[in-house]
Amino acid sequence: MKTNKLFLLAGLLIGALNVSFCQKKVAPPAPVLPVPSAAQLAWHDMEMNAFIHFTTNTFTGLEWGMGSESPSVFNPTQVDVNQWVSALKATGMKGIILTCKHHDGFCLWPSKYTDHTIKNSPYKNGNGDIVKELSDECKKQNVKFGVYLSPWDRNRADYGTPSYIEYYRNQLKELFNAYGPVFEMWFDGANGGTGYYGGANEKRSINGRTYYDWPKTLDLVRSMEPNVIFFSDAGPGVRWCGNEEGHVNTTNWNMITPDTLYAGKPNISSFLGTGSENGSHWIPAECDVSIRPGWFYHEAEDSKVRTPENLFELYLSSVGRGSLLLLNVPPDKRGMFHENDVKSLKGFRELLDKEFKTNLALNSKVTATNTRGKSNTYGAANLVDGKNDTYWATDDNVIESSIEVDLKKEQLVKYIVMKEYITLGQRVKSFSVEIKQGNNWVKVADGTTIGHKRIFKIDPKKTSKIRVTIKDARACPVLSEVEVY
Ligand code: FUL
Ligand code: CA
Repeated sequence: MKTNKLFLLAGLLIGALNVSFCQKKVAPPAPVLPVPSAAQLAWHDMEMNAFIHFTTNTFTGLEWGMGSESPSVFNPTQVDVNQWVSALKATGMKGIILTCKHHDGFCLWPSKYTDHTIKNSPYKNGNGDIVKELSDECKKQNVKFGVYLSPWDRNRADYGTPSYIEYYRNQLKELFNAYGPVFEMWFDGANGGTGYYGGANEKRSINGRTYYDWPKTLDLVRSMEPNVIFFSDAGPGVRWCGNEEGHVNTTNWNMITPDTLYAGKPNISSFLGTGSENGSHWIPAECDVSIRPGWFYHEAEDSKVRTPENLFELYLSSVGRGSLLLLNVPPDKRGMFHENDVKSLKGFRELLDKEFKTNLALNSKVTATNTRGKSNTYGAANLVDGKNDTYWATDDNVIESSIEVDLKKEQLVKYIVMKEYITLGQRVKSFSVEIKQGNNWVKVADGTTIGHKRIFKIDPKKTSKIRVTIKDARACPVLSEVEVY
């Protein structure tokens, strides 16, 4: 009897040792290509950035200056970059992109390659440099700084000839050498043709595909800022979402095949808003939108500033669909954000904080129909640990799968948030979300893509259990978090 017990004990011990020491390490899912670069991943995590449009237009009332404006019209008397950055940072913006030069050609820094700059304006008696002021303030407040330098220039006499390209590149050198680090560079595709052009006052057509010789320009910028993210209609860092209203399609793939894209391609807008499941490159969509009807400040639009509720809707239709919200807030003639804009930003932040106050799923109990190699490394508990770098994954041959979140008691649920671990590629093609009502599962959402983050706003309902079912994916699903609010 005694010996038997001993044997049993020894057997149990050996068994336990076997489990802890000999369990085969389960390999992580292989990436599904293409995958984001480290800089793109950092861009995704920013979620909300700001745009600042400021030039002679602020004083002339135009949206697209002709290029004939005298620098003397640029006369802000109370420029307060501390107010800009403080207001944007408090809203949650992680980066700020400034129109250093818009289509009218006026430069907010004293470029040595043209007289059409701030040095010939009354601002600080010609000694001002708003690019420097803002980039310094961004550094001080730990907000990333980005640059918009319009390729189209309605002031330059040589626009349309090769010498303008040299001018444009010289200005990039000035900006990247003196004001960096620069996290994002915005290449605006707009070109209306007509302009002042040094007095020619005519329409000029350029071949958008060849004139700028972008590959060479991008190489130049990369030589100064290797990790910069390039925005343009089709990337190569991030793409335009196809509209200026702050939304991307509900199906939003982070991939496109840029070789098949060109400005003016039919339906390019809807295409950019959806991306493509089999796209060759990781080029996610960015949603640029203004807090006002125009990109520049106009007094007549003071009553038309977007409300906090509207900004919150934009957040749901951009960040909540796996994209990034680039919200423009233009300084007024004083050089300050108008009170109405500041108020809306504050209200927007309050709404975000109120609606996403407590993640009811955090550290709750979660079960999954399949767990990769039955290993805790890929267990469902990773979905509710509040960490974006831990994830639940299934076995390679298992795509259809579901997870169930147990909130333990009935709670009022308004939002369900899901995140894919996109470091290994974007996978999910089709899924649904159900909540338990009595003994029944009731479907509250049907979706296609998830990506960096997907937020579903549902009719508020009381429930204690939530089930997410993955119906189809490009490869085994890999989700980092499920949140419930
Ligand atoms: C557009 C421009 O034409 C607008 O003026 C603005 O700068 C917007 C962000 O991009 O294409
Ligand atoms: Ca996690």
